[in-house]
Amino acid sequence: MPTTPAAPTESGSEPLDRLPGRQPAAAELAHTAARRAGDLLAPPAPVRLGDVVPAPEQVLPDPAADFTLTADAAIRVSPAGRDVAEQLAEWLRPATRFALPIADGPLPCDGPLVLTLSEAPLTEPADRADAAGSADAAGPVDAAGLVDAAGSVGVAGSVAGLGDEGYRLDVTPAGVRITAATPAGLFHGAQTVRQLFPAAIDGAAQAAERWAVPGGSIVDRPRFPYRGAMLDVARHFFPVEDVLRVVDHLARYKLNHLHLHLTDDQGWRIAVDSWPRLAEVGGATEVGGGPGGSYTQADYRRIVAYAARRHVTVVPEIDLPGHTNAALVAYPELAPGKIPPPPYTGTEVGFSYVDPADERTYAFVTDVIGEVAALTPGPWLHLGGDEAFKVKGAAYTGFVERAQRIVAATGKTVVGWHQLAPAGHADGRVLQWWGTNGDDPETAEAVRRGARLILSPGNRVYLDMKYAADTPIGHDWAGLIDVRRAYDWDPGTHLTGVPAEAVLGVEAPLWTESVTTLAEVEFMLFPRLPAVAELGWSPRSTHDWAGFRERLAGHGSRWTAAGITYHPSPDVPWPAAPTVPTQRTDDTTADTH
Ligand code: TNX
Repeated sequence: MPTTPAAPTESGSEPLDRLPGRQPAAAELAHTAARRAGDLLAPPAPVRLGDVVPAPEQVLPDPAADFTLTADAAIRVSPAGRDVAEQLAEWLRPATRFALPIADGPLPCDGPLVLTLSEAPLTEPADRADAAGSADAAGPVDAAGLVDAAGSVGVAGSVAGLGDEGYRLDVTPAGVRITAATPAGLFHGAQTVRQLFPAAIDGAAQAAERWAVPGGSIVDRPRFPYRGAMLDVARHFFPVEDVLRVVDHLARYKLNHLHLHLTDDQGWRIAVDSWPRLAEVGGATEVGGGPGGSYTQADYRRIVAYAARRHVTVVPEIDLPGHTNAALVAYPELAPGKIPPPPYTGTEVGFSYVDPADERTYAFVTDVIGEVAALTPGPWLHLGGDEAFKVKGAAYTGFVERAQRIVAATGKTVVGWHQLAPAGHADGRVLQWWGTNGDDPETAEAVRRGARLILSPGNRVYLDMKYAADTPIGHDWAGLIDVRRAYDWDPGTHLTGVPAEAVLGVEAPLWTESVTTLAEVEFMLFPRLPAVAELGWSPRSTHDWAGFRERLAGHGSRWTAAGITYHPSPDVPWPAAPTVPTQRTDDTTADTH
């Protein structure tokens, strides 16, 4: 594992020294002294506190305070953080082979407790927190602990400032503590902790390592609330297991939305009970003539639940009124002139559409949107709207306005590609901008009428674009996109006439006309996905290509350990020649909650 220069992450908007510091309690100090005797001679942790991707808002390293995880460690957690603790343990157990029991009360063993997650600030003075029964579900239950002696986190308000997704991390020789106001914040903090262990932590096999974590504190929260990636499962179908693995990849880098492009000319991928031929017939094709496939509603629920556990919201897209050939093959009654089209397995766009003049089309839209909305706990429903070249002018805006009302009636908020802009505003609607020229008056005007934007500039974050001319798969219509190009732009100022406040976030779409396997998906995602994740998460003050490429370089060995295929981009100073590893799925079991 290479060491890399610390990222320039110490210049956040609120200096750390204004945040409450840790005051170790006597018991902690005693315990620490014993551990330190051994640690003093140990080399520093191989990962630096500032090596995290995406860059944290504030980093305050303390090289004298490294922590080493040992076999007797336990994780202590307050009840609301239990599931995050389970996941953290799942990440750490394979390579360490440590038991890492999880306790949400007093520790079950004598070993040094080391990872404490609590979802609320400590507000009580030290003596009160030590008293039996002083803890409650809203507070840091673990009053008897080593690292969570009262006062270690600080005063009320330090957690409130972290918002819905932020966290504070404190690493001392005695332990690691994550504090957040929400389980999502704890989860992001746990992902940071995972990155601070040596890269071998990501392997499935036991590794003989000193499991050292760099000392110091991080205070972190996202710049934008929406940070996403899109997987096109329509051009080529990807089985549930592949999608779950993509969710794991998003979650690693604190991306919190997975947009699934579920329908297109080449395939319809979600079962709709009221229109069963959509999946049965429309799902049986894909680009190149392969067998396609589709998700049952149970499959889709499984994806949604798996993502939710990782604090990722699924955004389903039903692309309308164009990109609908597969639906028309299944139900020719929706086609203009009711003429059944042949199945389509090529890669052209813009030729198909549901008939906007026929009432049956709106029954179809209502049924499909209704079922998909009912299956989807998240707030968003993506209507597509792109490249409907044959539905022009008032026919197009009329269709979109009606479809927007159908979405609103389900209680969901409309998302659509920016081609929706000329249609009337719908409450809360979000446009996903995929242009290549940031001067787009029509989209800027839609923003003035109330739309918010997800930025997916084609020439920056389209992950189906080739890295270089010799990239074996991918397109180049929006240019070649290597890591630097994906990283070096600012979502807050990208579109002329659109203020940063109107930007909900960023999303990196992966269209799959030429992408056929999970390894190819990963090859296109890595290493660009972490670049986009940093644009979405990190404050602009941390933006620095030179520092980013160094930090990113350390992740290559993590991906290798995890069996993730990636492009060995010449933009990144990788420490050693990457290998093409075999695949490993983090978790192949369905989550039922
Ligand atoms: C444009 S971007 C499309 C997709 C293609 C993609 C290929 C957008 C909303 N539509 O249908 O797959 O280009 O890069």
